[in-house]
Amino acid sequence: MSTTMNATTDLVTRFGDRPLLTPADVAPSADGFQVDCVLNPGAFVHQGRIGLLLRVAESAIAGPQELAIPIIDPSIAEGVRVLRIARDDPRLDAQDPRVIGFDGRNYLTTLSHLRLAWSDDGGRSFAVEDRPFLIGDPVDSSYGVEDARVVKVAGEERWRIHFTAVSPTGVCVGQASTADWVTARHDGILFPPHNKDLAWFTRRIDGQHWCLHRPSGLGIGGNNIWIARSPDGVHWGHHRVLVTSRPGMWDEERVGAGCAPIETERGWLELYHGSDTKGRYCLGALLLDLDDPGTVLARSEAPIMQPRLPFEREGFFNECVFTNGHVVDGDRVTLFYGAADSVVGGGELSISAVLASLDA
Ligand code: MAN
Repeated sequence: MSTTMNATTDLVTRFGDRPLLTPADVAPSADGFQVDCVLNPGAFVHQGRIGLLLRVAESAIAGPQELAIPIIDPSIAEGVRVLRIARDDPRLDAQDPRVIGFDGRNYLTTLSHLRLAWSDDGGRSFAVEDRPFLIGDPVDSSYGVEDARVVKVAGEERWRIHFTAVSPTGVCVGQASTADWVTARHDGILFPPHNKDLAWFTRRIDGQHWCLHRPSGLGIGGNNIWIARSPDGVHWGHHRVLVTSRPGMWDEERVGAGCAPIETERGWLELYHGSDTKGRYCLGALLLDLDDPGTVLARSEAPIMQPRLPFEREGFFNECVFTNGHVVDGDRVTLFYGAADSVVGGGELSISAVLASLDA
């Protein structure tokens, strides 16, 4: 296991000092909406192009003295209802830019959908599609769908897309799938509330599907990474906690998996996020046993990536780098990440350098 590393370690070489995508690159999904943030993309390669499945967070255009929160509602002709709340309403608790309390209920300040973007130059630039690819469902995701992880499991024809589904009944993990990136099928909820950050392994191990997931305990418990396995990808069992947050460290408050673990000779390498009690989000690495991924072989002491550039440090939610999408080519990982919950950044890291950092 590693001992202390220099606290300023950062193993990700950014693609320049500007974001890859900002809200200005994304057309609103309907009249009267504005794109507030584009963030946390899933990533994959299809027909030689890198695809991103972006999280696009929108709000309704509001007057200066109000919040205008869109909520999916099929009883309205447009399919979306807008909740308008005066900023000085005493029932409003708006301390967190992401979630508000109003009249005894919690709402998200934005409604997210998933949108495709394509790159022909190895992920240095992207063209964003005009329309959403996946939107929330009135039953289980009327507050939106977020933070897609994309995986193609060895031997399967369809990509699996795992996303956070948010509604008044909670935050859970949903699955959709696609064969062609033109149409998608909603496969329903895989893990009930409160759960997110599902990372599905790229192949079966011992005949089973495996995944990392992140239930959250209210009161007793925390925000820890769990592991589970399944004979069919539908029924999950053998749940157990794999990695917990570490008091006094950069990942003291919460930890959650990125996207699919990367298979290396030394084990499954998982890039994960952790935050401290100030809400600063960094990335670290885990190494899991190849034959028994429920065994943690090594874990980063210091982050492998920290908010460093101005657009990573300041935005909708400050001091935040978060990844749920990468593309692997030999030793090189092209990493896509949400920065300050506002924009999408890109960079590269070397698998051998990350593995070496775990030995330091
Ligand atoms: C957290 C943040 C938000 C997200 C909600 C629901 O508050 O990650 O961005 O919308 O959870 O998932």
